[in-house]
Amino acid sequence: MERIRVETAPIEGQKPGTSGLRKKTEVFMGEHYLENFVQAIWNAIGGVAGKTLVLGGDGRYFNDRAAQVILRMAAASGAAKVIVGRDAILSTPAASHLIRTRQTDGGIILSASHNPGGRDEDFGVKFNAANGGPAPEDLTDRIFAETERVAFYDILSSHDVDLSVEGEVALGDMRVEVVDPVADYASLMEALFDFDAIRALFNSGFTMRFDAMHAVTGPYATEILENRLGAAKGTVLNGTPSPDFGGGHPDPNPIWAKPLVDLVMSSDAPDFAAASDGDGDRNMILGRGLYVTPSDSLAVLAANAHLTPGYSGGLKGVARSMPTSGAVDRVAEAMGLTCFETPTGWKFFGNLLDAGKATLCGEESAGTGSDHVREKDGLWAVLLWLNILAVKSGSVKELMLDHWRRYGRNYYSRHDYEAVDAGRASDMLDALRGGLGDLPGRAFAAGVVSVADEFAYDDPVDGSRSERQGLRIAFENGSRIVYRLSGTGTVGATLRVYLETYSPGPDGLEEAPEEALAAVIASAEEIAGISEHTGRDAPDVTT
Ligand code: G16
Repeated sequence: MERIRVETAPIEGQKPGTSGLRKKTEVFMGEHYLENFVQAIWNAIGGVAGKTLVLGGDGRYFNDRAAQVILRMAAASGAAKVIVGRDAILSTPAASHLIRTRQTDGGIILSASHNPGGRDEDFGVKFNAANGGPAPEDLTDRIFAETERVAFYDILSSHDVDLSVEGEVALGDMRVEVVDPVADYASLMEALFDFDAIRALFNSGFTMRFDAMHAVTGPYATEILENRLGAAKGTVLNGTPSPDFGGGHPDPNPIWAKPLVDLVMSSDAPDFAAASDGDGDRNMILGRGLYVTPSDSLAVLAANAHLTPGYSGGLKGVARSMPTSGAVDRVAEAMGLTCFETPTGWKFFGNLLDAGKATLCGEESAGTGSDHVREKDGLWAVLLWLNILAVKSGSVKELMLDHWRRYGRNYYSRHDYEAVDAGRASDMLDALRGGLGDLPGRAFAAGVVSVADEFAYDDPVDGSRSERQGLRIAFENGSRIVYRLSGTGTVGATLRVYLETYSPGPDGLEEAPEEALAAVIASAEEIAGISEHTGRDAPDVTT
């Protein structure tokens, strides 16, 4: 086996976004593209010599090839060991758990998350640090800087490692340990939740459907829900992962998981339903006749987590991304907990979790998680819901109504304008930014503006500051509009408009969200001139 040094040159545009580097698969398959980025990671973390890493991905097209390249590059640069999921498969939360439990120096996760997969679709690579969490901003900045000066990469010339068999093999001087991708993660879930109570719930006739969307959670959900918890066979739908996710878009929301939503709205509805995304870190929660928004889900979990074994000691604090609704804030206030508001991106929760300031975190983009790993975790959220339902023994709808009666309801929706011309999108935000100072005191259909600003975050743990994290307009009546550009798209710009209004109850708790939000939606257009700037008169995706 020969170690080869390959001369290369920087490739433009390798700047990690909200969650790693995401590009079209063909771009990643281009000459030196993957290798440059991986070498930049090695350079940014001070090399991999003597280090142990975790490696796995969501099984999308090119996952297997990319894993072999990364193994050969790690071996060529002197890594001591790489722990790989069988067939190079690991869900994002399972990878985070392995990094932590095996005390490795970090890991590489191959995924473009909820983005579609396939040769013509998306691929992604992200580095997670030794705490199991996504690389923080200072590290992603260093990785980007290295991509701009990379001149060579080292790689071993060798045969592929057989990743289909568990066990340990050598690759040059490096050890490769192939592990069952599900086992450690499933044990962690058993340690956190009352499996006996959930099993009893299923035994009592409680029905569920879990849509794995042909993505990585299929094997995890089948093992945990059907094999260990005794849910009926067939509870897990679309449970066999495929490289193009069955040609679908593995994003668990009412648009892309529509068949599941249709099912819960039909007369055949199960008691409970859920879905997860490409790499298993997102979740969607549904009850009979009801879609639970991710923001509401976070609030319900915060209010009830203490009913489950893993959280029986109570929560240290909660955190949400800025665009996430204020529903969890109300729970935190009632429970005397601090609620942190961070920029979009799971990486911002890491410091709070490491410092013991927060136990539960969540985002409007279908992400919820806790300090059990350093990623959001789709199946964990589903199990926490199941454990709460097992203890409280009522329907999802009853639980939500009780919650809203107590805390009021934050109606919430997100409108996405996808693949907008990047220049036009940033012109729109520039114009809005320039006019923020004139907005307070002005009246719109949504109400009178109380605050209009651009969100910046000062990390309370390491003191770092992150600026330009979204434009927000708050109204005196508690309504709010947030505008920001996505950091995970791969074509043009995706404009996200987050819309929220608050109903204190007891009346007005069961309106259709788009009706409750009609005035806020109209004001979002009036204030920013979305259609004039983008040339679009309606969002592409409404969740
Ligand atoms: C990633 C991040 C999340 C973020 C989401 C959307 O999720 O980990 O923190 O909320 O993207 O980000 P944006 O609005 O910038 O597109 P995932 O599931 O794609 O890894």
